[in-house]
Amino acid sequence: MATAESSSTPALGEALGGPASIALTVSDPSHVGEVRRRANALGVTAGFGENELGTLAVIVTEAATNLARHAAEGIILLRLVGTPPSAVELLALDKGPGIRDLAKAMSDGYSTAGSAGHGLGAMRRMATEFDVYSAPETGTTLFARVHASQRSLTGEADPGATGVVCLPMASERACGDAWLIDRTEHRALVVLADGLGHGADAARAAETAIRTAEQHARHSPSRIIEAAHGAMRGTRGAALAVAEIVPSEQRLTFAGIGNISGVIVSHDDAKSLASLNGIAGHEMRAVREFIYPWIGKACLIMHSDGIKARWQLGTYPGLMARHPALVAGTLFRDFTRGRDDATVLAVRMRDL
Ligand SMILES: [Mn+2]
Repeated sequence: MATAESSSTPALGEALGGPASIALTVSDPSHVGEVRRRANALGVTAGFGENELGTLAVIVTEAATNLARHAAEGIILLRLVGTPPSAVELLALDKGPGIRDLAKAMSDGYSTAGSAGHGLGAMRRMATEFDVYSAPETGTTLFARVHASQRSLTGEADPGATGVVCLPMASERACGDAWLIDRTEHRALVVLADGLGHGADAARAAETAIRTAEQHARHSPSRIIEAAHGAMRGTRGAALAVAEIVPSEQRLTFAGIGNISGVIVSHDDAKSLASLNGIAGHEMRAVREFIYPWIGKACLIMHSDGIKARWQLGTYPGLMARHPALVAGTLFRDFTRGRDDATVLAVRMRDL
């Protein structure tokens, strides 16, 4: 995209430091109404008009109905996208039998369960962004976003963009993980903080880290961590990692303190990013930056320790080619520990 366009279009700067996702378990058709109500409330917050609210209702109803009917049980994740919010995102996750013939299921009007007749094809047509990944025996991950037509997009229209799942552990309201993704097409800054323990005090520490990162977003990863370390004194402290991707220099710079996993996944290779021991806000020696090669089609995955680190994308043929939201959703579905806040970020850049 031309520079002139970028300077005049706020859409290119995508600063995301969103609230946590909402998770709703769907195991029965009677749960669908609650999913629709929660989605509608998010749509109102995102500035949706009647048309978009209607579109969103059809999509979430279909997705939730599919979970109840085909998968026996699944999870719907909802979140607001953009700052200020300009879209609502849906992830439908299940470990059901998978969709045997995805191409057929995508054809418009096709519906196996005699739902309202809005099959995957209709969802894809109605959503602003849509993607689905399904594997036999593993289950299905479905992603859809509806954008508000009256608000400028926040750069998320780029189909190669961003996947986020961020959820507090089941018994907590406050999420002790917090994140920031600040991107243009020339650079992405990806920050993940995991406050020690969980609950409100963990959330305070993590949010302090993210607020500081926002204020220092133009700086290098190590300077951001140093600034956050200073700002977090007096809090519980956090594991903290910062990645900066500069596609034109084929470079990813990473700095991390404590237990945040970072992995660059490319075609058939996964490279783990090095964090140092310590707790940002408490005990930290000098921060070190590590530089890694970044190729155009790579995907950066960062996650907190609420996600088990032993995942391998080789288990999911073809997943890496799908929208990063499906990568984040699938890892969350299969590797969440359940005893901690859990966050997965997946970021891809436009291939230059
Ligand atoms: Mn944790």
